[in-house]
Amino acid sequence: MQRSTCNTTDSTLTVGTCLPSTDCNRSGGRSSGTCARGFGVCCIARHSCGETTSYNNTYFVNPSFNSTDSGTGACTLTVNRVNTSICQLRLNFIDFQLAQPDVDGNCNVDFLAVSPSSTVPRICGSNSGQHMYLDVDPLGGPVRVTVDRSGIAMNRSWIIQVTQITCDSRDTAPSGCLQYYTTTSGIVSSFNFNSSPTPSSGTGQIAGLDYGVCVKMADGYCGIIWETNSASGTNHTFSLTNNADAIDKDVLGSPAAATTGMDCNTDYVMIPGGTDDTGVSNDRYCGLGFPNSVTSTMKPFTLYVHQDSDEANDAGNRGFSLRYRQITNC
Ligand SMILES: [Ca+2]
Ligand SMILES: [Ca+2]
Repeated sequence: MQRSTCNTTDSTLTVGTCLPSTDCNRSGGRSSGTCARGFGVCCIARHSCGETTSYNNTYFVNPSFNSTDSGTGACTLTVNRVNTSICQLRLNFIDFQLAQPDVDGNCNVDFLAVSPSSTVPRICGSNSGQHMYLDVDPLGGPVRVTVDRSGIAMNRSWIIQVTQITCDSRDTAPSGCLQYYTTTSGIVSSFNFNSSPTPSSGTGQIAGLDYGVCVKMADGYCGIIWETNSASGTNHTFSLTNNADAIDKDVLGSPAAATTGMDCNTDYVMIPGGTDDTGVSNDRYCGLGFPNSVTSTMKPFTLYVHQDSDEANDAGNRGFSLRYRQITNC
């Protein structure tokens, strides 16, 4: 029986591997529905601290999965490649609730770390719905995914789906892209965007980030438009620098509060070849607002995110939530 992926009957851990029932049991998996015309079971690989997996679509969960944990310490999943032609892993954060960063955005209480990887940044806070890609050496050793939790008492939970992508797959992200979107429109938010920083907690932004968000150019499309995500229900949809607690709430998030160009030198997003709706061209965007729209025809479609190491002159920043759509008239 070929080890193909299958759809489980579970509403959260939805992808499994089709295996003979005895193999599923032997691997520590959980059978969830049948496959191969009833000859196999759809086997969910669900693992937690200190465990090792050799299955695609393994779900790395907190120890008290389906409930929260208040325990501390490092929790590591070791991932072996399913074969010698795996070039990327995708980490899908179905659930991700860890401690918030400190007032400067540093993840020094809790953090997620991946080794060996030079591209995956330390993140923490609330990141459900986010994802990351990392390039791996097809012939390299195991990859370790670690959630490290320090002393503070809080309820933590995580469900991280680890997908293995073969080198010749159509799903491979361009090398070096931390995030990759393949639809013609969508929403891209910064890590921990959903936090609600208070003046005392400081920031929702995570410090020390430098990554690219790539968007796959669809057939027949030639450009991409970035706009603030007005459906997010907050006017904090773009707060990267300066004091968000001090600005008039009617101005916050609007083009009038945007900062552009070389005035953006601490935290900013970069849209190569960007031109706003008033015809002004800039690569860098920061401040407490974003233009009505920024269009670029430069390929590949990429948004870069830069966060420096602190929030020295900033307060109440949440990061960004931007909506993109590809266009055919360039
Ligand atoms: Ca900031
Ligand atoms: Ca900063």
